[in-house]
Amino acid sequence: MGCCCSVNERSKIVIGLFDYKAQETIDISFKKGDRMQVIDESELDWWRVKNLETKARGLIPKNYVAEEGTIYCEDWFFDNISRKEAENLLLARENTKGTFLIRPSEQFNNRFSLSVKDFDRSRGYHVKHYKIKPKENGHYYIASTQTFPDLASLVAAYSRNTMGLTHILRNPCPKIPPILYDLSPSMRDGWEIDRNEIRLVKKLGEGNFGEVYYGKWKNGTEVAIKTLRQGTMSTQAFLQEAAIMKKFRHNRLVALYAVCSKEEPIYIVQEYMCKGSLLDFLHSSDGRRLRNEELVYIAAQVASGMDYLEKKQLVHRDLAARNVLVGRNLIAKVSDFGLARVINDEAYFATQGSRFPYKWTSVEGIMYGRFTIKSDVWSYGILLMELFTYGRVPYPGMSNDEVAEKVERGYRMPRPNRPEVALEIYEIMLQCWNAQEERRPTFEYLKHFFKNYGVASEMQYRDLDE
Ligand code: ACK
Repeated sequence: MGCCCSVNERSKIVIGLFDYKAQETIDISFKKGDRMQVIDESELDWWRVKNLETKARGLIPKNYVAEEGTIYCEDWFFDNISRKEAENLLLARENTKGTFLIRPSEQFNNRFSLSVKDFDRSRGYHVKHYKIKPKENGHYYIASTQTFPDLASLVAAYSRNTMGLTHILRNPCPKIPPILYDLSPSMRDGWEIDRNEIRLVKKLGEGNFGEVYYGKWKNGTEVAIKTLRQGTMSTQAFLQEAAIMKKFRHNRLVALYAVCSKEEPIYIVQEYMCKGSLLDFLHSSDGRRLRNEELVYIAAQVASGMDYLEKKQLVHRDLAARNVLVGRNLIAKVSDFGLARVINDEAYFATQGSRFPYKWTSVEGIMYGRFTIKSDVWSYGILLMELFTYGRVPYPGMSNDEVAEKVERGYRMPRPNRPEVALEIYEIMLQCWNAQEERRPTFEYLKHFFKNYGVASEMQYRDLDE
C-alpha cells in the first residue's frame, strides 16, 4: 500500500511566506501559509510546484517560500539581516512596543539574537537586543536558568511572560516581500518587452540621460522607466550593457527588469524606489530628520552595493547621491551602474562637457580621464560628504574649474561643522580622496567600517544573567 506515491511523498514541501499573484498563465497564485509540493527546482529563481490548497500547478518565485518544518517558515525569523537592519525594520512607525524578531548572530554560528522594540520616557522608541545561546544538549537560552528545546518554544514562553525581558514578545515584525528580479516568469531569459505593456503614469523628473517616469507594467507591477534621449548611446552598445546589468543582482543595486530598445526613445525599466533619489530625500523633511546612525546605515548600504560591483570588476563612473535611490525602511540602492560606459553624450563624459560631474570625479579622472573602481571610491568619499551634510553641494561656492585646479594641488573639503560628523568618518573621506589611487580603501573595507561603526560588539546586548 502507498508505494505508488512514494516519489511525490518524498518531494519537498514548501510554505508560502507572502501572498503571490500570478502574472501570466505559466505561474500560479498562492497565499501566505499555502503548502506546495515542489516538482522542479532546477531553475535559479522560479520553481515548478503543485499548490496543495488550490491544486494548481505552475511556476512560483522561490524566494517567496521556505521549506516546511524549517525555521525559515517562522514569521519572526529573519535570515541574513544585520543588527542595524533589524533596528530599522522594528522602528517603523506602524510597529508597536513588543514587536520582535530573531536573527542569526553576525559573529557566531548557531547563535541568535532576539531584537525587541521597546519604549521608555528617556529614550523614546528603541530596540533591545538579547543573545540567544546554545547549550551543549542543543537547547537554547537567554537566561541560563530557562532553557528551551528550540527557538519556537523560547518565543512561546517569552510571549507569555517577560522572565527578565523588559517587555513580553508581542507581534513578529512584518516581513517585506523580497524583490523579484524578473517582471514575470516568461521573462526569465530575456529582457526585451513590448513598449505597449508599459503605462507611463507620472513624470518623476529629469535623469542623466532623459526623462524618468513612474509607471505600471501590464499586470500593475510598479516600475520606474528611464527614457534615453535620442543619440545618447548606440543601441547595440546599450544592449550589451543591459545584458550585463540584468545579471548583476544584489540587494543594494537597483534591479534592471527590462528594456524596450526596438524604437527610440529606448526605455529602461527598473525597480521602483518609492522615496526617490538620496539627494532629494536628504533635502526632504524626513531626510533632514535622519539621525547620525541612520546616515551611517545608508553609507553602509551604498558601500555594500559598490563592494559587489568591485568584486564583479564593474566601474560605476558616476557614483553620487543623485544616483542612489531610497525605498521603504531606509533601504538605499545604487542605480545607473554600467550605463555611464556606453554614453556617447559629449556633455556628460568628455571632461570639457557641461554636465561632467567634476565635483565627484577623482584627480586622475579629471586629469587623464582614467576611471577605475578606485575613482569610484573617490566619488564615494564625496557622496559621504553629501550624506553627512544632508545633501549640501560639494565644495560649496566653488566653480568646477576652481575645484579641478585646487583639488589637483591637494585641496580637500574641510570637516563639516557638525559635531556628529566624527573625526573617524571625516578621516575615511580623506582616505577616499588620497591622491594615490592604490592607497584608497576598498569598498569591502568601507562596507565593514560602516556596518560595524558605533557597534561596541558586546555592549549592545542586554544580558539577563548579569
Ligand atoms: O528624487 P527623485 O524623485 O528620484 O527624482 C529623480 C528623477 O527620477 C530623475 O532621476 C527619480 N528616479 C530615478 N530612478 C528611479 C527609480 N528607479 N525609482 C524611483 N524614482 C526614480 C529620481
